[in-house]
Amino acid sequence: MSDVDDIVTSAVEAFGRIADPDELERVKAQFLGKAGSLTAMLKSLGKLAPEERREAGGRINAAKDRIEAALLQRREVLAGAALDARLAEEALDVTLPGRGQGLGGIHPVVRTWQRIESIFGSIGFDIADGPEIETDWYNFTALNNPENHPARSMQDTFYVEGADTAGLPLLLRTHTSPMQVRYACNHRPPIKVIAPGRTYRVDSDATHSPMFHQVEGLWIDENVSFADLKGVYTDFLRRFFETDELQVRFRPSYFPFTEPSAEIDMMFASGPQKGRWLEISGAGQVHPTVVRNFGLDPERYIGFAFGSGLERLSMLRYGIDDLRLFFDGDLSFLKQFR
Ligand code: 2NL
Repeated sequence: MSDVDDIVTSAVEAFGRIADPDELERVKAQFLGKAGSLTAMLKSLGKLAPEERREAGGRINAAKDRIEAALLQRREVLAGAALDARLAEEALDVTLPGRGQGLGGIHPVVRTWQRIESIFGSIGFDIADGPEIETDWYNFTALNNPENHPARSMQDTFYVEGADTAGLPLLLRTHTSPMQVRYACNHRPPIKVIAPGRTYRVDSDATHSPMFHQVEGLWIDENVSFADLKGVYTDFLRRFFETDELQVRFRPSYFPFTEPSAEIDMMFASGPQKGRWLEISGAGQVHPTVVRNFGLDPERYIGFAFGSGLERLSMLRYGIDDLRLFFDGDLSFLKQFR
């Protein structure tokens, strides 16, 4: 029965040539499967005489054991190779530096915005929010801007295609006042609110950006005076700049939405910026027409409004000399405010 040994030899040889585990199982069936060559021999045992059958059966079973041992060994070799390949592929270089965690920061203008909300919040001012695309009525008409005022021209204001439901032009708000108009139309006095946000004007040079930030304040009640304006605004400036050594003065001015109107100047009494009057805000007593547009009786309700630039406040607070630094996105500048 040397053909039994031949089968073992060809099985061992065949297994040794195979590198793919699935193929190994398929080839195994050629020897040990139901239609395999060794199985065929076992089936033919029945034709032999009893004593021959025992002897041949023993040889065939021994051959089966050897083939199974060879199969097992080949399986282990292939599994080991597969593991090695996977380990090599998934190798991790533990000596590489870590990826780290990028640390973001608050933009200096937004820091100013947050400080202002916290200071005015602490003395009872609500914070208004509203759309950046406004109607002509909220941005201009409600604020007593005459029909032919130059601020309404294409040269000064970004108009947006389309119109509101009443057919009025849409535009990028030129100040944050419209948020206060919306707020005042929806609340009963006392109205005590600030409106910080982005604003847009057709203006671009070293000291003007087409997009800039403003904060406006509005306080309307039965008895709010210019003295309250001066007290509130001076208190705000002293807290914002963290010094009591700061003076405030009003200069007469003109705005369509206030009467009388004033420019607010401030002067540091100490520190590197001391001794020069600096323009810091516009302000005034809210014009009776504007109070009426809020839906209130101007004979009964009176108060003040102011409007200040957040870039200007930030430049003074941090000693920044060029407005454009805020919008360049230069990380070496921005990282100083982390
Ligand atoms: C400026 C001028 C100012 C206001 C803004 C205002 C808002 C309402 C009613 C009345 Cl809802 N007035 N805002 C008043 C005076 C001046 O800002 O040039 N700011 C930089």
